[in-house]
Order: sequence, then C-alpha cells, then structure tokens
Amino acid sequence: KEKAMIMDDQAMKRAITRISHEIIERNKGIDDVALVGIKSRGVPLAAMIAAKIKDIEGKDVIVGEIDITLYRDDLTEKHHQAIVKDSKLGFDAAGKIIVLVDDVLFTGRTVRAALDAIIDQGRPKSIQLAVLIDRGHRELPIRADFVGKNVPTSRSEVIKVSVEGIDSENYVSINE
Ligand code: 3GP
Ligand code: 5GP
Ligand code: MG
Repeated sequence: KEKAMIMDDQAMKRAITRISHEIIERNKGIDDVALVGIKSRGVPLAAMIAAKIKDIEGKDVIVGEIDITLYRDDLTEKHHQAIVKDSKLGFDAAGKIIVLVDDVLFTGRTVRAALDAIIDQGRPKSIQLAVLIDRGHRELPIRADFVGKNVPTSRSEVIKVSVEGIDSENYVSINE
C-alpha cells in the first residue's frame, strides 16, 4: 500500500528530454522517424517526446498510436496475454524507423504484440523501444533502447504512472 515517489514532474520532463536527445542521436536526426504510443499512457508520453524533438530539431515527427490491451485481473501474475485491440497506426509504416513508446516495460508481452501488429502492416526500416520505466521481470527476449529509469521491483509491487493528458499530474510512484 505504501507509496514511494520515483519521479516527480521535473524528473519526468528531464527523462523525456534525455530520451528525445538519444532518439535524435541514435538516428542521426529524425528523418524517417515515427513515434508510436502504446495506449493508454504511452500516447501522452509519445506526444511529450514529439514536442521536445520539435524544440530541439525544429521538425515535426509523425506520432501514431496502437492499442494493445492486457487481460487477466491480476496484472502482476504470470502469463497475462497481450491482445491487439486497434493496430491502425494512422500512417504508413513502410520504410519508417518506428520508436514504440510505453510507460512501463515488464514481461515484454505487450511490446511483442505491438511488434507483430506493426510488422503486419508494411515493412518498417527498424523498430526501437522507449519506455519511461523498466521494472524488470522480462519473459521474452525484449529490451528497451531508451529508458527513463530502471526500477528493480518485486513481482508484487506495482508502479503507478500518472501522466498529464490522462491524469491530473506527472509522477511515478511504487506501490506494494
Ligand atoms: P496504461 O494503459 O495507461 O499503460 O496494463 C493496463 C493498465 O494497467 C496500464 O495502463 C497500467 O498503467 C495499469 N497497471 C497498473 N499496474 C499494473 C501492473 O502491475 N501490471 C500491469 N500490466 N498493468 C498495470
Ligand atoms: P508487459 O507486457 O511488458 O508485461 O507490461 C507492459 C504493459 O503493462 C505496459 O503497457 C504497462 O502499462 C503495463 N504495466 C506492466 N507493469 C506495470 C506496472 O507496474 N505499472 C504500470 N503502471 N503499468 C504496468
Ligand atoms: Mg502502458
């Protein structure tokens, strides 16, 4: 139940700024780069990164979204399934460097489903992954290219991510 703050608004904005710089550096600019937010909270995070990239490079970056939903009541239990609810990106993936954006990376099953859904609709040049929090416990060979903060967790802990656009303020906390 106890809450411990992991990131406040300032820390989240700094992480987003760093990730934005890393995306630009890795790709030597942002030509052909498109961001894809994984609903729900990956979407406002992708928008924050796009705005920061615009600040830095003076160029607009394409932002799409994808709806991958996990089912199973206790989400920290093993073997939850990720299902694709809406895979329409809103742009043509062919030839693009796609940067998937999500709030928390846990088992990797959500990302695996997202990769599948994207690859199904045209051949992107490459796909990269940006996450605000990596809480560990991977069950698949998936890792993030850009990480806001690595937060070692026990399986029973839950990371609470609050993002403006969906929530009233920006912060990340850890709850038992
Ligand atoms: P999101 O859609 O905004 O990313 O996984 C579905 C939602 O449940 C996610 O919201 C996530 O924030 C929330 N959630 C909270 N705690 C957990 C958890 O421990 N595991 C998972 N898988 N999701 C959690
Ligand atoms: P995975 O598929 O990697 O197990 O889980 C990733 C997805 O589940 C992310 O989209 C994320 O929103 C959600 N998730 C997994 N664990 C947590 C958690 O501890 N806190 C929050 N907020 N979301 C989580
Ligand atoms: Mg999410």
